Amino acid sequence: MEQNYDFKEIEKKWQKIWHKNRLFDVNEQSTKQKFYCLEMFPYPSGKIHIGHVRNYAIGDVIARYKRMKGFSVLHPMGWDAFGLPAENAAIKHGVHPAKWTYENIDYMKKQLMRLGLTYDWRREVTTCSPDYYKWNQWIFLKLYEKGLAYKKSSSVNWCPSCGTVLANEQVIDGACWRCETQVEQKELEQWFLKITEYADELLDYCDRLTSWPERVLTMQRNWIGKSEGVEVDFPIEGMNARLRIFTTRPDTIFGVTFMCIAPDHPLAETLCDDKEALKKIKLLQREPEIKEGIFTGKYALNPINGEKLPVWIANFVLMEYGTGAIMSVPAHDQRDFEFAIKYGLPIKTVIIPQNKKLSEPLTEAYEEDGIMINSGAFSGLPSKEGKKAVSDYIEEKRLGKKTVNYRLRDWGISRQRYWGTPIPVIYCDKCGIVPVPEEDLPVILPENVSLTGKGESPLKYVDEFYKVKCPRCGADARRETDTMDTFIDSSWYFVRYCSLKDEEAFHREKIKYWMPVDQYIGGIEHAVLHLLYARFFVKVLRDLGIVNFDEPFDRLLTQGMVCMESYRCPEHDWLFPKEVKDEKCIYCDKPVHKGRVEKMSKSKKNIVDPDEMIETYGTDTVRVFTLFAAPPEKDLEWSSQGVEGAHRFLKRVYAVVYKNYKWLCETMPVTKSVSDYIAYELLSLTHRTIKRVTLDIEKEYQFNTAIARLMEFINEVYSFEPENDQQRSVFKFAMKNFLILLSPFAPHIAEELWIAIGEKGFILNEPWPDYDEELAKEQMIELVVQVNGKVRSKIMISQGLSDEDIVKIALNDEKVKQWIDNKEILKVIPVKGKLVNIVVKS
Ligand code: ANZ
Ligand code: ZN
Repeated sequence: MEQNYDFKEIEKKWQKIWHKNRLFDVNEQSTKQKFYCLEMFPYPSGKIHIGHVRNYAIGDVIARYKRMKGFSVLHPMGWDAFGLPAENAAIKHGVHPAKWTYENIDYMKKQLMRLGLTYDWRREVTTCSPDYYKWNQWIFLKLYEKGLAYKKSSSVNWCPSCGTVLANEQVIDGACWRCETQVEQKELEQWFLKITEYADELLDYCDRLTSWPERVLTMQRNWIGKSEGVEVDFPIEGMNARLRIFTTRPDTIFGVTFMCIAPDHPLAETLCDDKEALKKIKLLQREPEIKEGIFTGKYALNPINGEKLPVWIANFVLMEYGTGAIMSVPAHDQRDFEFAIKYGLPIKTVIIPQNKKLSEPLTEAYEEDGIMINSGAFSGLPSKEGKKAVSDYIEEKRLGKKTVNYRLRDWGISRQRYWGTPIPVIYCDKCGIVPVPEEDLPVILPENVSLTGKGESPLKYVDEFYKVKCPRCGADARRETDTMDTFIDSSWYFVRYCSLKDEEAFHREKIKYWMPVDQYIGGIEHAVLHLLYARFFVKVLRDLGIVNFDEPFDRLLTQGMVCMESYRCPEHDWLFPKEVKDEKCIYCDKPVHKGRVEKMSKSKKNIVDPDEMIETYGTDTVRVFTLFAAPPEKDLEWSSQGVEGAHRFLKRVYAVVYKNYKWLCETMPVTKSVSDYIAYELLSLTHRTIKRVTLDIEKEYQFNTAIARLMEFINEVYSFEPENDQQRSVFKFAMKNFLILLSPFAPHIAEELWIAIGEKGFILNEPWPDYDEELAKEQMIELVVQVNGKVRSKIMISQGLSDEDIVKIALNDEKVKQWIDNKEILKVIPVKGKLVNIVVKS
């Protein structure tokens, strides 16, 4: 054994051995319970960043821990490999997206290998490979068959100078990213998936996801946005037309004073002669701060009381929601209120609070519940009951009907881009839309394209791709050139991992064994779209009979961000941390301005490079630091002192074993009847540590406190020198268990020292140790509390509590309270975990 902790040598060595022994390959084992641990797969952007490292380190600890707990653990990794950056790189640097992507994957895979992660690479998924995207196409065809994929016209960003469609990310401040021309909206026929068909189930099942963060569920629920109300028809005076509106507040129908329709409502053109004004208002559609309207000159009639209501066109009414028309109740809806004030329209109060007076004229809308007034036969009803009573009345008189609306829209999946899955559809002049026959899949994305970022899709110019024969009638036909949204790729990749690369994609038996994912880990930025689409796809696959479960992810952990201070020099702008010395810029020696701690970002240069960190400190240190610095779901502040601290800890672990390894590797652990006092203390410490680490991991994955326990343990044994056989054998037992506990966090050093203390086999194959409740009992000590220098209480507390906890206990003690009640506390001083001094004003 080397005297010094040569992490480079150790980490390289074990990665090689693990790999050679195929230690991380796993197959279905009917005798074991399964555990599927999954981290969101990365986009191969070129290099992994520290946020990835944190994500994968968290996943790896869970995977290793569960395996040692006796589960058969699936822990796969892959690449979300289609997408815009590859295309942009192609346009800028002339390198083909495929080349760019695969080179990035190669590089990043090497980086991942250096992290010592327990991935079964036989299952690697690369979404831009035809054997993967073939199944995107297959699922699309199934959706089409079931009427769940359809085409409709929808608007896209259009750069008139490049003659091309732009993705939202390519529109910068309303202009084209390449030529800075003002971007326009253009209507195109596009493909949609009917996710709305599953809106209700997606909403209801949120209640079953009891191990998801509440915040994510709230975001999902709001995104789906179910709202119950009624549709009511308002006849238009002097025309043979009706205005159908959607309202969630039928109880306010006597308070309607005008009507509003969306600028793109089908009646807008008919009702409004001023085409210029209409165009102007259309442009204001997505600016909720502004309220703009045009009076059409027409009136509608309130079907309940016959009142005459002016009809307006208003920018804040959206065509995509409800019916695209509303009844406006300015007294009880704030937007209507602002609109009414601006245009001098009447305001009529029909709901008043139960016990308060409403001071009129109103200064804002009264939107709460209350009692109905000025509402004919309904006056006097509480508004909640009124809602039901008015809707019943409306249905009874056939003026409208109760309906449910969702904010959720169907999923537009057409992208006018090259680097994506071709949509498997052919257009024939005779047969119309013809789906590609299943046996012709995959529709391969051609590689010989020229990418300029200008003009229509480059696929139009690839004859072998674009010009096809109609599969139905054999006539000349054209292939669809739109590709799929890349969110499709990530909506089912977790199912693909269940079988090996060369096995069938939907291996029902294997899917049945592994799915659903037991633990999913990723960033909060995916709280809505990715997770919702994946949930939708699983329900579709279930209804196709491919999977037999309802939800893809049983438990979800959204990890916090990695943050750091940023530095800015008055002359040299943002600086990397290494360009700052003693708070000064290394180029001009001027003092730097320290920015607040925020998410690492390239633009502010507050980033650390994982490669550099691993080079300097080793993977185990980087893993331990990222896991120790904060609980997984909280933001983590990167600090070089922290990394140093983690490194020092591992060096101490190494030193403890090195000092003793000669006898450690010969001593067999015995644990029965320990009579020696010191040996007993060490045995108890060991069981306590096992208990605490286990509970910390089990309880919400509190890895930070688990590692703190391991650090405490090492501090306790650091200068320990056994004096007799009992002490020696307990020490061996202690170190053996300590290394097992350490191994999920710092697997390389644990494996190295495992062998050094004479153990056999891989530490990953060891069972997680049990603890003895009796031996693991917390040791109690006496806490002395003084008030103004006099001992006022003695309390038994468990050893090892934090100062903060101790102070809390002291201040809450009944005896102490008698001496400090009603007095101003000037100071509270905890001393060595045994004494608390309280100073009060006397
Ligand atoms: C009358 C009314 C009175 C309304 C009142 C609210 C308060 P949620 O809950 O989000 O579904 N609305 C309906 N369709 C709209 C559209 N296309 N664009 C803009 N607003 C629209 O909101 C439903 C309410 O939003 C509806 O109820 C309607 O205004 C408005 F005291 O009708 B309400
Ligand atoms: Zn342009």
